[in-house]
Amino acid sequence: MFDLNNIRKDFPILERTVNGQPLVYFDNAATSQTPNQVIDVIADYYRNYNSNIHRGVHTLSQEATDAYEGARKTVQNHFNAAHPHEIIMTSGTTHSINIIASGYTQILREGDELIISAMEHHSNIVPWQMLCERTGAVLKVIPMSQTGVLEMDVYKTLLSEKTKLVFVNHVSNALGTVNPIDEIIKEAHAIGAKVLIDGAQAAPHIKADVQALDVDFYVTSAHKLCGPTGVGMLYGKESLLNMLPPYQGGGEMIAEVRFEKTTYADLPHKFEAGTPNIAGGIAFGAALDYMNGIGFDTIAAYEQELLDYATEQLKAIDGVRIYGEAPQKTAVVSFNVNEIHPYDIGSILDKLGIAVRTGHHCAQPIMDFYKIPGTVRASFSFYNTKEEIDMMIKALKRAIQMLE
Ligand code: C6P
Repeated sequence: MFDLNNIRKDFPILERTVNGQPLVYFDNAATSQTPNQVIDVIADYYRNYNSNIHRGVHTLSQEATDAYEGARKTVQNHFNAAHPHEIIMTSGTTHSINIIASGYTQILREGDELIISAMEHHSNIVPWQMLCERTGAVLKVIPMSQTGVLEMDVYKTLLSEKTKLVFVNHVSNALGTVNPIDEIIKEAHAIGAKVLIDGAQAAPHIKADVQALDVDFYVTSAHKLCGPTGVGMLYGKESLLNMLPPYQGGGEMIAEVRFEKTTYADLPHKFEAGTPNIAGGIAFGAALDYMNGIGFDTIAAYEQELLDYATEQLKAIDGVRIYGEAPQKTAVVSFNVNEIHPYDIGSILDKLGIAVRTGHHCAQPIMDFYKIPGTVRASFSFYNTKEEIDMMIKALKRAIQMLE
C-alpha cells in the first residue's frame, strides 16, 4: 500500500520551512531527499562500527566489510547483475563514466567513432570529448526532435563498422525523456559496438535489469535515489571490466607491489583504489532497500500522476512553454514563461518556499538546440503531493505578475 502521509514522515527535511514558508522540494532530479532509514544507517556506522574495510582482522573492520559487501550485493540484486564483482562502487555517475573513458584510451584508434545523443548531461559528453582528444577518435551525435525525442532513424545511419562505443542517458535530466535504450543497445551490438547507459536520472524511477538489457556498462549515483552524495556505481560486464586497465593506482587495487612490477587485484577491487566512502556505500544499499520496500511500479505510477497534473496546470497558464514532451517521460517538467529569465522565476519561487532548479541543468547543448539560456525545472519524487504542485502554480502566477 502506498501511504503518502507515512512516507512523508520518513523525510525529516520535509518538515522544515524556507523563508517562513513550508518547504516544497521540487529539485529531486538534482538530488533527492534522504529518509530516516538511510540517515540512521549512516549514523549507526559512525556510532558503532566505524572502521576501514578489507584491511583489519579486528571485529569492527569485519563488521564494516560485511556491511559494505552486503550493500554491493544489494546493488547487484537491484540491477540484476550476474556477479557482485561486476558492481564497482564509485563516487557517482561522473566518476563511473570517467573510469570507462580513461580505460578506452589505449584501445581506441584514430578515426574510430563514438556516438552520443543530443540530450546528454555534460558528464556524458566531456569525458568522451577528452577521450577523442587523446586518441583521435571522432564523436557523432544522435539528433533530437523539437518534442525532445531521439531521431532513431538518424542513429541507425550513424552506426558503422567504425563505431566502437555508444553513450546515451536512459532518461534526460533536462527534458525527462525516457530513451529507447533497448533498441539503442540492440542496434549498437548488431555492428559490434559497446554501449554505456547513463542511468543517473532513470534509477530513481525505473528499475533497470542489466542482463535483460544486455547493456555493457550502466552507471548511476546514489544521491538521486534517496541515498547519500559521493557514492554511486559502475556496472560493467565482467569480460569488459577485466579488459580495461585500472583507473587510479593506490591501496586496495593491487595483488602484489614490487618496485620492479605491480600486479592488480581482481574485480571489483581493481577499480576501487583507496579508502572508499564506506558509510555512503552501506547507505546506498539501505536506500535501494527503502525504495524497493515501496516498490518501483508503485513509485512510477504515482509520479506519473504528479507529472500529468503538473503538466496540465502549467499548460493552463498563458505564456508557458514546456520543453520535453516525449510520450514516455519521468516526473520532470522544464519550462519557461514568455521572455522571463528562468533565474528570476526560480528566485521568486524560492522566496515562497519552493525549490526548483533553473539554468542549463548541465545540458547546454539542449539549451542551444532550443535557443534559450535555460529553463525552470520542477522535478518530482514519490514523496511530493498534488497540493504542493498547487502551491507551485500559485507561486508561479504571483511571480509572473511581478515580472511582467
Ligand atoms: N544531474 C541535475 O540537476 P553526479 O553529479 O556524478 O552524481 O551525476 C551527474 C549526472 C550524470 N548524468 C545525468 C543524466 C545527470 O542528471 C547527472 C546529474 C543533476 O540534473 C546535477 S547536475
